[in-house]
Amino acid sequence: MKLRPPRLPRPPRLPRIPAPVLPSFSGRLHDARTATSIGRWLGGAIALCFVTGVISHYLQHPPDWLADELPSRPSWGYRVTQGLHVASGIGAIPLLFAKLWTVYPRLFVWPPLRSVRHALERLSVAVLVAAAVFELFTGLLNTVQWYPWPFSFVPVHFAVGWLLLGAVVLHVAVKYPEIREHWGRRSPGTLELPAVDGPDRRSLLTGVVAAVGAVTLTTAGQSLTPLKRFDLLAPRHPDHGPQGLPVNRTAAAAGVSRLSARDWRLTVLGRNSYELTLDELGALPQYTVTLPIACVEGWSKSAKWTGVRVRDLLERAGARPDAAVRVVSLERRGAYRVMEMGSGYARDPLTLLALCLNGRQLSPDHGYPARIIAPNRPGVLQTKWVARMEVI
Ligand SMILES: Nc1nc2c(c(=O)[nH]1)N[C@H]1C(S)=C(S)[C@@H](COP(=O)(O)O)O[C@H]1N2
Ligand SMILES: [Mo]
Repeated sequence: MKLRPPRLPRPPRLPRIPAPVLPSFSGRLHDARTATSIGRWLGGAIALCFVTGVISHYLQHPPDWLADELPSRPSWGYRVTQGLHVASGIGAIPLLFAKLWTVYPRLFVWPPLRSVRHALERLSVAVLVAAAVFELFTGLLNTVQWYPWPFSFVPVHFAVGWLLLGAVVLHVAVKYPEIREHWGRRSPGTLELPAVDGPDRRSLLTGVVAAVGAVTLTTAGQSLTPLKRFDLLAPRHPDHGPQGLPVNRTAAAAGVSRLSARDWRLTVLGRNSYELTLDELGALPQYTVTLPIACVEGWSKSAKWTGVRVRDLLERAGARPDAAVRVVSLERRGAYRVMEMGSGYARDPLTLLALCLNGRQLSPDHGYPARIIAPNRPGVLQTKWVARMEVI
């Protein structure tokens, strides 16, 4: 007798997810090897941009405990770090485009989420891409002083910088096995067909290097003056401006009207407060120093400044050698009207209340009658149109 298998109830049918129509990619340039080649340059640029950005932030906004410890030397330090910050950020833009092009087929993986781990990985990549795009584009727009957003640039750019750093570290950790496998020239065990694959990849990488070179060459001259002839795309040219020096905020924009030297007084507040006319200031011992203006937006230029040492002015007010100073501008509004300077800068013999630029009286746009010039400081802190100094 034949035994018939018992009839089992049919398992319930799962609803079928219709297969979506997804693009398919057969190109070999969307692979991990290309992603690694471009990724390491992009990672290097982001790392350099991050470190120089943190330096810039703490030079501009030091916490109280750091303000008196900031080094005023080398005098050209900020010029170099901020030049590198802006150049590495600009160079990272073509690298980011190339990297995103290489990996974008991953957007279409199916099923979109395979596991919790996969979901977390995709989320971390989304954060990475968003933070990288945000940082590079807000930074670029800042170099042209265009702020088409409702938030304040500096704190948000700084905070998202840390988010980007975290996302990059996590990404490198997650991808470490693939990065290691594709880092070297040719890894053993990889089946590569150089005849088919090699020239394409080389062409792509050559194109990327050419793009980075082109944007760097046409912008770096805003700070690296030997390249100024090629400075076609940067918002500033180091030679364009009154007295051979660019200007960010003109006297007119700052609402500082043409002053008569007779009405102006420098007020110094301290234990022995005093006032000086421009003639009296000019009669004090004058010093000439060569120092750059290095704007946070990436342009910089060295110039010869003549004026009175800030430390002499503070000493005369009875300040102790470790005193810091607050400087107030004639400007009535504006983020840079009031500036504080830690004692490291205030007692540096190169720090001047300058009256002359390149041998001539300061022009109104460069801060007439008097402006601050200090070594190794962001341009935003080189206060123009000084009216008052307060020992603190
Ligand atoms: N009072 C005042 N000082 C200021 C500014 C300002 O807006 N107000 N701009 C600063 C910025 S951003 C820079 S880069 C330098 C530029 O100096 P320069 O115009 O003499 O080149 O001045 C700084 N001094
Ligand atoms: Mo600036």
